[in-house]
Amino acid sequence: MDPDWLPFDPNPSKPTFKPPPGAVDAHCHVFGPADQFPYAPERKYTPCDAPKAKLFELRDFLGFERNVIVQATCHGADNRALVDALKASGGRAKGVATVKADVTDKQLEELNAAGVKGVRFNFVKRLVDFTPREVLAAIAARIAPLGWHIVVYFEAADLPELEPFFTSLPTDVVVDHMGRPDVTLGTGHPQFIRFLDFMANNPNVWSKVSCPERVSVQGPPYDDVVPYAKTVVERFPDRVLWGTDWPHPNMKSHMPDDGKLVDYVPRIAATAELQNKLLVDNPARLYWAD
Ligand code: 0GY
Repeated sequence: MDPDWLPFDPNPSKPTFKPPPGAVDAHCHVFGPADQFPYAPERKYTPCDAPKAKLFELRDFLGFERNVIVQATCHGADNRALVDALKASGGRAKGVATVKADVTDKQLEELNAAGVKGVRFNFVKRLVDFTPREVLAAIAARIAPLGWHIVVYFEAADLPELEPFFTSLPTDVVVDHMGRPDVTLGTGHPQFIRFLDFMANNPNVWSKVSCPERVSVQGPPYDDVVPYAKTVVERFPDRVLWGTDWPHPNMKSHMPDDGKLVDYVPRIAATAELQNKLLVDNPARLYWAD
């Protein structure tokens, strides 16, 4: 594990907010364990092990029923830890994989059978090396017939350059963490308005309203992020997802208490109807339609 890396909180608090029946933690990871599922040689960080058993324990403790496990860059395009977790979940987890251009049809079929529903394209420069757009477009064309979607991770300043590529994609597109807005600018700033317009103009674009702990400048209880997430939830109630982001890779300022993160949900989705859409109906539509 990198020396400046914080391990996940081993004793999160019990949330006061009780997620509705069927609630999905739609953004979380499994890491390793390294002796069974080694980290990718090209990784930019070495995490702490965060095995599936711990994730499932957290799911139950926080009051969620299901998970969407997202492949993180420390495992590269080696999806074995993800697939192992999906298979062990008894149908209670679906996955988002990372694949390279040389992925075979048979491998895609196997991922599909294990419960993978999408691929992730990561554009955050500190996390990945550059992949040409043609390569990503070719992958998109291969996964579209499976009914999968594409999860994209980028930083707000890069949206103008990336938007033409995103709008060319043939599937639903799910943006991680609201495209990481700069919350010092204000919700009326052109940067955030551009993100809202991107969603408004493209009905196939969804957003995760997760990761206040990453986006916040102030820190817990993340008051500075609430207006951003609340705006996205209220404007696009049928195209938002929420997740813990456990085990919180690359968090160096503080490690969030996962129970407190769950208590953040009613602050951005104030009514039972919005909470149901965010935690139950939307992820069910995207990940459990079959
Ligand atoms: C997240 C955020 C981060 C890391 C990754 O794949 C990854 O390594 O997604 C980050 O460092 O911001 O969603 O987990």
